[in-house]
Amino acid sequence: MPSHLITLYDIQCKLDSTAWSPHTWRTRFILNYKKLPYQTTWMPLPDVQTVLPAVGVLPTRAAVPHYTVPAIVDELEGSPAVVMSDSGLIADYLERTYPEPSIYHGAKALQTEHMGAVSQHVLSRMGFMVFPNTPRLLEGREREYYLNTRKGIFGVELDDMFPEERQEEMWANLKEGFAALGAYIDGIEHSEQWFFSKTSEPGYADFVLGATMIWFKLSGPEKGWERISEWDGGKWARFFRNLEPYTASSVIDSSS
Ligand SMILES: N[C@@H](CCC(=O)N[C@@H](CS)C(=O)NCC(=O)O)C(=O)O
Repeated sequence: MPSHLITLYDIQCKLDSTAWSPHTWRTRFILNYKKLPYQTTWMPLPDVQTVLPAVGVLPTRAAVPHYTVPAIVDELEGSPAVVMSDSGLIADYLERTYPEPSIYHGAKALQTEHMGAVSQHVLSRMGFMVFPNTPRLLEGREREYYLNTRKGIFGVELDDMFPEERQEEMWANLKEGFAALGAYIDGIEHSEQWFFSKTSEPGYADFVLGATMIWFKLSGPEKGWERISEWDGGKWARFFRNLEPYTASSVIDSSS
């Protein structure tokens, strides 16, 4: 493997060096799993739109916000640095460049299908429960920016996403989603430790589910994760604990 250092761009919050972005966690899991040396450049959320273009990162969207995390710069000895955004493209790049241990286990299409199930049953039901609760992680201009930009992104006021009178119905909908994901998992071949891999090593979809869980735990409704932990005989909490070896924030010290 060539000598190299990866910089991961991530968004900061009130909690020191605590990564909370679900998309960045997908990349962070891969870096930790493949034991690739990296440092994190933490940015205030409003600065993503100026810091990323300045390092040559391409926009991921046509609509605002144009630039999103994760982004990486991989400085390889003797070659031009690789600058990249979008968690899916980054996953493919890391797998191609540093194939072992693998996140796809020779079947990327299967991992993509599993990610689709995670997204359909769980992630898509969580968004409106999480977004109105996220401001508690932010302060000052980061909080202001967040509050002022979400309606433009999601088309709904934060206050209307998870109103008191709909909360129990939305919790029930999420519980059903987890049960549906559980049924999907029961229908595929997988190892005891992982939902989306037949081996003792996790698959990319395991990381996508884990990233979704961390995001919900940190920025979703308070004590929400405790609730999910009790569902389905505690299987989601057990799975989450299995991910612990890959949750170190950074292999080398974080910069700021
Ligand atoms: N398709 C992108 C989506 C990434 C994304 O939406 N990132 C969010 C954080 S989770 C972001 O950077 N948002 C910028 C903002 O809200 O201003 C990916 O998979 O990397």
